[in-house]
Amino acid sequence: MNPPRDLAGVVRAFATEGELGEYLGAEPYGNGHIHDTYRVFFAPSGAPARIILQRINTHVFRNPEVLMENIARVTAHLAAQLAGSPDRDRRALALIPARSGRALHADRDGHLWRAWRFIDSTFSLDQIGSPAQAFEAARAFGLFQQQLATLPPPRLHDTIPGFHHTPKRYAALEDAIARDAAGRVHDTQAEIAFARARQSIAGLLVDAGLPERVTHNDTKCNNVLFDDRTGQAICVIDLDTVMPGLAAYDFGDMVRTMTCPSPEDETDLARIRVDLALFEAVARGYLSAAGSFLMPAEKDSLVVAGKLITYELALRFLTDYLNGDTYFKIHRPAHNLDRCRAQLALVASLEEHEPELARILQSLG
Ligand code: ADP
Ligand code: GN1
Ligand code: MG
Repeated sequence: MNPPRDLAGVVRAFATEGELGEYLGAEPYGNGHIHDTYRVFFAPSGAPARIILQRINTHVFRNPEVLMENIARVTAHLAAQLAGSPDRDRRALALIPARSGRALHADRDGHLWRAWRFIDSTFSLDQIGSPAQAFEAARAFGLFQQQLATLPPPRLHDTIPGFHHTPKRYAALEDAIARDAAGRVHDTQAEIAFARARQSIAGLLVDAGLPERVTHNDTKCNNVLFDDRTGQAICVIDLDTVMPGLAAYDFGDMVRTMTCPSPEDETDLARIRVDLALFEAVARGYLSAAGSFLMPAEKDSLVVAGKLITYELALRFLTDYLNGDTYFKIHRPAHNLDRCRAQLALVASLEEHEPELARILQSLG
């Protein structure tokens, strides 16, 4: 998407000059693949304001009203769970409504914006650095599931239908291969063959009869904020895909993004492997919070979750590459292919180490 033409106007839609001071400017923020996120700065101090703006990617989220309805319910429930606890304003996201009273503001180009309370003095990680960080991030996501286990009905909307339906993701890849919109099939034969050889695993979670819960569904490590001072993971962010799902989806994406010491788009595939100490830390952290409510069948499903969600992301990155990069933001020409290759290498490593992963999970009960 092009840079916004009138960010100052967007800022004023959410807060007055009296509240924030004179608008000085904004800078893109974070490394998300979906939305355009900005930090905004105000006079007189020039210090960053306690507000973060996001232009919503409506190509990905086709029904923004329904999306915001989910988020309003989820954030209100999290706030209620935290009532009375110290530092609660930094432990859950909160929307800042537009001055119109609505959650979303349409700018003069028709793009939709929302504002969040900025969670200050935190950092996010595109790659986990230590077992202690892996434990922290996984504990935060486990706690998030626990907090939302008491969300009253009705069922949340599916903001992206079939989001973790791996067989449908596989079918989308076959479609992309058949269309070959960007003329890239010829050069991706090895990746296509790897994906096809594992088609039989695609149904492992969706067909297992596991209970539906409220899950985050995008538990990659940069969707949790760590406190600058204590290093604790204090706040789960990126709530757009919070919807009904399986506990294993969340655990699986943690394994994908927190147990490999290299980034998601690592091009030196020799560096891609599951690190057993990181895996154990993720499992311990997640189960320290979620262990209290998971059923035995859900705990059993955690063994294959990492391999399956990593495979699913490989399918999605490859599909996007074949479609000509229409979904994920990219920062270099073959970025989606690099991401796909890294995921496939991690799938291979997870397959190789599956008995050890099972033993670790079993030892944790
Ligand atoms: P995307 O869907 O594009 O990944 P996110 O909601 O994850 O968008 O936001 C992108 C990045 O912006 C995050 O990884 C985080 O670094 C930062 N961020 C988002 N919301 C906040 C917030 N309320 N406070 C502080 N940082 C935030
Ligand atoms: C996207 O929004 P972000 O960057 O946190 C994507 C996830 C993928 C991830 C891969 C809505 O997450 O599903 O796992 O990229 N989000 C959406 O890095 O598709
Ligand atoms: Mg994100």
